[in-house]
Amino acid sequence: MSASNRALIVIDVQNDFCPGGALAVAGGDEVVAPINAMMPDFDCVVLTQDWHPADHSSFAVNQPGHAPFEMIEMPYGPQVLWPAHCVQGSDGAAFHAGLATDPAQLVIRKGFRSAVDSYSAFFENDHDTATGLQGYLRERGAAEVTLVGLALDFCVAYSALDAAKLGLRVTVIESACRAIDLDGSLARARADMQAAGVTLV
Ligand code: VGL
Ligand code: ZN
Repeated sequence: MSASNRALIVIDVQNDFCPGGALAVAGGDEVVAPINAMMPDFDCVVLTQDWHPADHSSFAVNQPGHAPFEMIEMPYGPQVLWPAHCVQGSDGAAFHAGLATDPAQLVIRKGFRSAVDSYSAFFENDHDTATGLQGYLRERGAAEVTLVGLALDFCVAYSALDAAKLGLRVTVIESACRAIDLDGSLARARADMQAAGVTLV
């Protein structure tokens, strides 16, 4: 058995985060070509997919009296309310049609529990419920991860911070990411990642 020391983790390159999608990130589709081009350089390629039930608690439509992009208090802490997005089985939840999915060895879905959101590919927003990715990477022998995708200031940043906390060596390639930038979230995410020892390139 040979170790796969370097893993590429492609975060949420899904139609709803691309122009025309329900939670479109400016230039979201521009990450597709650079991500496809870097896949052959890695021993292990993982794709993540935001995968919400229609009654998900992070959707503003499911929180009477609240609007998208408001912040509310959930039992596990503060939570941004989003437009409904990446509903399981919808076109919006599908990967961007240009994304090379054949090289992926694992697709990990997250956010599938109605009561808790999951920005990170490792832990849900309660910072406790595991997605299983840590165990997968450990068994694959991957101690070094490179993160790319959408959105830089939410799912990519949360994944990078968790990966660093788990003791992995973490690089985020910013040119293969795009951000939502809600109320300074991008500057905060960059500062948090730098403080955690994440390499930003
Ligand atoms: C994301 C907000 C809600 C992301 C997912 O992929 O960054 N952001 N769900
Ligand atoms: Zn989501």
